[in-house]
Amino acid sequence: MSLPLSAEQLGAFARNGFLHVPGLVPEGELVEPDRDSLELIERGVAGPFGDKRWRYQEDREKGKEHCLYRVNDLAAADMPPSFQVLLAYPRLLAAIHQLVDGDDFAASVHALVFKLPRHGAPARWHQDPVKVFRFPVFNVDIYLDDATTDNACVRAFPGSHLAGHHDPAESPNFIESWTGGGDESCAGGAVAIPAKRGDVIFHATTLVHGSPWNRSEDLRRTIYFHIDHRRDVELAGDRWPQHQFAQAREVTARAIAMRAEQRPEEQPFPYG
Ligand SMILES: O=C(O)CCC(=O)C(=O)O
Repeated sequence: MSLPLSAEQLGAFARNGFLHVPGLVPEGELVEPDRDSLELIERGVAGPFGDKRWRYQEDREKGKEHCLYRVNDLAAADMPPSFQVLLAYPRLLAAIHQLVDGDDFAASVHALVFKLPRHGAPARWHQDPVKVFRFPVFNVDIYLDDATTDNACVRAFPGSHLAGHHDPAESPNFIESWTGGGDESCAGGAVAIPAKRGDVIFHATTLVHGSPWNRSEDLRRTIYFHIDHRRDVELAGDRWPQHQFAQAREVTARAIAMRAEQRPEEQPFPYG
C-alpha cells in the first residue's frame, strides 16, 4: 500500500497544527456510519432522555432550550459497530501511523459531533483539554457532510498549537490572545477549513479552534477520534486521557479484528 500522506503534508501538519486531506475516506466507508449517525441523532433530538452521552446546549438567541450537538462514547458495546469499522479503515490508520512518526498509538475518545439545521450549537474557541507532553497528540475528524462557511465549518489559528496546552483556569487570557475577542465567525487571523464528505481533518489538540452557530438548513456531522501515542503517554502519568492507553489499545485492536471479520479480502492495518 502506498503511504497516504506525503512529506509535504506531514510538514504542513507540524507547522500549522492541522491537515486537511480531501477524499481520504471513500464513499463506501461512509454509508453505514451515515445511517447510524442519523439514528443516534434521531434518538436524542427531541431533548434529554436520561442518557448523558447525548449532549445539549441552549440556543438563547432563538429560544430553544435543548440543542443536541454531540454523542459521546461511540465505542461502547451498545453503540452501532460501524464507527469502529470506519476507524479500522487501513488507509486511515496508515495516515495516523505516519503522523505519530511510527509510534504505537490508540484511539481513546470516539464521538459524533454535529450541527443541527438552524440550531447548530457552536464550539467556542478552545484547545482540546489535553496536556500534551510529546507532539503530536491529535484528533481525526471524518466528515459525513460537506462543511462550509455557511453551515459553520471549523475555524482555526494556524500555528497556535506551537504554544502548547494552556489550562483556561491557569491562563484565562490565552485564548483571547489569539482571537482578539472576535467570535468564531469573524476573528482576524483565523482560517476557515471547509471540508467535503469523505475528507479528513487531522487537528492537534493544542490548536486554537472553534466553530460558530449553524443557522443554515444543513445538517453537518463529523466523527471525532482522539489519538494518543506511547511516547506521550509514558510522560503523562496518571492523566486523562493518556491513562486509558491500554484500554484504548484494546478498543482499537478490537475494531481492527471486527473489520477483518467483515472484510476478509482486505489487508488489515498491521497493529502490533
Ligand atoms: O466540529 C466542530 O465544529 C468543532 C468541534 C470541536 O472542536 C470539539 O468538539 O472540540
